[in-house]
Amino acid sequence: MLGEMDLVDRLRGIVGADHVLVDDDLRAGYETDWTGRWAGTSKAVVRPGSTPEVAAVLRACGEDGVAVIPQGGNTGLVGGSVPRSERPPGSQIVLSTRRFDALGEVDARAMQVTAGAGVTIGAWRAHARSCGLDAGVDFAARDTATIGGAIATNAGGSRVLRFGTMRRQLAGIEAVLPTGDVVGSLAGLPKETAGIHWPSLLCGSEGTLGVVTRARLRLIPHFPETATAMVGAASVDDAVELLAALRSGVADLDAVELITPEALDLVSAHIGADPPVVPPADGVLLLIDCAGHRDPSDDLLAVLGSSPHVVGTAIASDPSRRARLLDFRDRITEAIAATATALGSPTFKLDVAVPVTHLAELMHTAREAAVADGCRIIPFGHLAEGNVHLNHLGVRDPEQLAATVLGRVAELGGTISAEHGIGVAKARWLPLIRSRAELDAQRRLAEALDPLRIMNPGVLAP
Ligand code: FAD
Ligand code: 2HG
Ligand code: ZN
Repeated sequence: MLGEMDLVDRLRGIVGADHVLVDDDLRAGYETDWTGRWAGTSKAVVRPGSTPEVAAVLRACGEDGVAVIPQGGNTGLVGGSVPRSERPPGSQIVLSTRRFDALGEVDARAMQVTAGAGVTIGAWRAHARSCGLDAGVDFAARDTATIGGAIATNAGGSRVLRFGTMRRQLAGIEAVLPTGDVVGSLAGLPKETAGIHWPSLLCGSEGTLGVVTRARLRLIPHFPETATAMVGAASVDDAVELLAALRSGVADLDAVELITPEALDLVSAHIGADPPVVPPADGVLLLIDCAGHRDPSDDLLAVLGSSPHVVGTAIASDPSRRARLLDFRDRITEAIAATATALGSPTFKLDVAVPVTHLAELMHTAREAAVADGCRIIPFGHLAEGNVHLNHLGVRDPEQLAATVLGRVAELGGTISAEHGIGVAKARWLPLIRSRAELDAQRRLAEALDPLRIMNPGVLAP
């Protein structure tokens, strides 16, 4: 075991002194998560600039038994991207991938591009669009969240209905295992059956199996003709019926998102705008987004016009009116965070999904649990995936609340993490949805790849 200064000095030797941050004020932004709920102290924040540097950093940390917390944009919502508060500061470093910000040339024939792990989702999209193509994953943290973080969490967002989660965008990966070995391929072969498929193994592993350094990403066509609608429905069940009609009747359907009255009130006040549609009493709003090579408005209007489940519609196809409608969905998280800051206590977030037929029942349970706790609940989410984000302000007993809601989620055949990941926030609830055998197998796999157990301790580990 070498001394504390020795490791920092060795890290400086690997990445350069400017990229080993040891001062409190320089580390601070890397040590608290986006929600303000999770924070810890590290020995150093290390910012490697190449794959061999990542390998050398991991080897050095392994030699000293120092834990490594990989971090991209630090927009994760489950506490997995920052040091652990329960660990001594000297026992962990943050490995930031932000210097991996290179984007390769778009391969228009293969419809692929290679991106560094630290490239933001927004930069990926802008790069694709500059070549007449587009990116299949999008969400509100686009300008900060990175490709590496999105892969590690198998991020979803609004376009999953049409293009799938981050997993489906992966045509190849390059990653460094905790031993310092580099694995994967960036050739982008659409087909290959030759043993372990590294993108599949690493996507969703939340930094517990290795550090993603680069990815070969699929691109999608850019659909210039768009139509966005805000629609009221009398109940969640009616919204689910309307979802089915939209899926079968609108070929260019990108997203069907859910906004509850609680979320609408908050976001309207935050953005200073009245919504063009007000949800009926006990009802909800749907935000429907379509994009095609031809104007999708007629298809969309035909379904909305013939559905008995629509109560009020506003539709927009020009960019500025569309953007105004989308703001009511895109900026809910930001509105909640501002309210939490004003209250002086972080939001308690659950990110659950159930089969859509059970969504109304789940929402009922969640609202009852919030009443029992005395907290304020703001539910919203991705209707098409039965994925609802339950945000709680002023929660008194988060353990009890989680036990009630997550227990019901599991009974309904759902998941305790639809897209944000398990992190440290949900780790103790994993046995609700994973058997002992599955968790044992997962632990043994992590031990095999990471024999010194340095990668992101506490994450994904009940
Ligand atoms: P970080 O927060 O830095 O890290 C997240 C996890 O990934 C950590 O466990 C970390 O250790 C690991 N990790 C990061 N980079 C690497 C790497 N290169 N190799 C290995 N492990 C790594 N998520 C959604 O899925 N859908 C949404 O709609 C959505 N909307 C959001 C809106 C807002 C306003 C915010 C703040 C967050 C939102 N998120 C959403 C959550 C978050 O943005 C995603 O989880 C995102 O993928 C995290 O990317 P990041 O670069 O910030 O990762
Ligand atoms: C979204 O869908 C994100 O906007 C964030 O996943 C959800 O704040 C949340 O709970
Ligand atoms: Zn979401």
